[in-house]
Amino acid sequence: MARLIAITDIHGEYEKLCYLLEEINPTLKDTIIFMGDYIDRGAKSKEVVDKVISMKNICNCEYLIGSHEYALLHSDSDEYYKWLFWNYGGDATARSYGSYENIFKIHGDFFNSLKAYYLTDKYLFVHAGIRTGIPLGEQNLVDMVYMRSEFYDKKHNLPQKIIFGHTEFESPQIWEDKICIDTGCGKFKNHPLTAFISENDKEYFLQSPNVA
Ligand SMILES: [Mn+2]
Repeated sequence: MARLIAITDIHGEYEKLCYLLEEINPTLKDTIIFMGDYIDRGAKSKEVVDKVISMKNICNCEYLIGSHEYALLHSDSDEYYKWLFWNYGGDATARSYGSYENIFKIHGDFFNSLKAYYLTDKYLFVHAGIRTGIPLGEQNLVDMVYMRSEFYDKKHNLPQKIIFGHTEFESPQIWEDKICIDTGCGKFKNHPLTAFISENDKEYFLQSPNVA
């Protein structure tokens, strides 16, 4: 049975990611969609990126861009994103890699390869959301990684259910047409990392144990 598995907003919390992946125990037929925000805040951003890359040897993997990777990729060329990066946990990422420059030396190719979204017959996976009424191919990447209530407070008009993160809630949030699985990992010490799993016609969640 092939499973579609979504994980988002890991934020350097390597142990929580490892616990969750062990619980999921992915196999060759499974696909994991990593929906961005691998880095910042938690202590082990580099280890998190190494781990998600290594999962390619175990199952199918899709890698999406999050708001923190967007800020990182623009931190060199744009004052606003430089400010965002350094004020929202980028110092922890630079420490994890040894220096700011090392982030690009070690994982620059990975960060530059991240996709905006992943689409299947049933689901659209995206970091933060989409702007209703605009075709998928014409969406603005900044919207897709930064949108909040403007997206999730409205119904969208896609046939797919949208699985997203970016805005943290106490528990997974389920709407008729969308599900948010950011449960605050990395932002709050005792909050879990959550995975959304779609298997046959079942949808369910798995969470990392409550490790600090
Ligand atoms: Mn995030």
